[in-house]
Amino acid sequence: MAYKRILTIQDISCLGQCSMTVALPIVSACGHETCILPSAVLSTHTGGFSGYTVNDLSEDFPAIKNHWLKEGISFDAIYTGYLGSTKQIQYVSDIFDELKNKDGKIIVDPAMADNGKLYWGFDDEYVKGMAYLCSKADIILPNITEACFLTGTEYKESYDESYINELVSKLKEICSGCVILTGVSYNDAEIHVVISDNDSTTSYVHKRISQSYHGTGDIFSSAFVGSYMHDKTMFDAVKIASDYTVKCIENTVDDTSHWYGTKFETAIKDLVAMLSE
Ligand code: PXL
Repeated sequence: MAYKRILTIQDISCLGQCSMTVALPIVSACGHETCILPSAVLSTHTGGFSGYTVNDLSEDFPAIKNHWLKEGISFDAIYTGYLGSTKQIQYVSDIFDELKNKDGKIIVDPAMADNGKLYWGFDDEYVKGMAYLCSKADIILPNITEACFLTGTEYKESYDESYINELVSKLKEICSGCVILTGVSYNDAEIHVVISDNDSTTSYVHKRISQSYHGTGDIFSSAFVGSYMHDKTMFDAVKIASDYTVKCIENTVDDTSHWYGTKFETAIKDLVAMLSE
């Protein structure tokens, strides 16, 4: 495998096992040089804590980009997650245009919503901005809630295959690359990850664990990016990312005091083993 240079742009939640504190170790463990651009610094993530601090770092972006351009830096992949503000969208778009190398990949996890709701601080303008970034991506990784916001579709707790197929086709009108829709569930036992690339749509099905944990979307996306850039096929990268995420959740469920995140560190060895299979 060639050694790849990957840039990830997402927030640093100092405590909470999500976004950058998950992406940097996981993508690095997959064997890549992992460069970071923090979109914001928060004392914790915004799910379940109150009184967290937030420092948006948008204004640092142009100078950092210009410095990297001056140094002749470019990236084999640019992977974005939770961003700090609507203003940052244009800066991130400029980074896509100017810092991705010729065959580089743009991978957007539109991390902005879950369980039918936008995360704290995001609004319709942000959703529009995220749809714009998705339109520039080679691969997008929304969950169902994010897919609904991106496409203006009514969110439903329970649904059938035709609802999901329509959601995926609407996402493909936004992103001409590969759409990977996570967290699709038609029963209590299974989760489907739907992969829709050009004209073919397929799913990877894995077991569903009833507890839901913060940061699992970020764990999945980071492991997907690390595996895909490790020359795995799209399907195999989804399989590895799903199996790893399930293992991380299994390693967390017994500890009820650990409500705010997922013990992803305990399964990094399993992720690395899956990469060499
Ligand atoms: O895991 C997504 C995420 C990332 N970053 C911050 C968040 C969340 C979800 O709530 O609050 C700051």
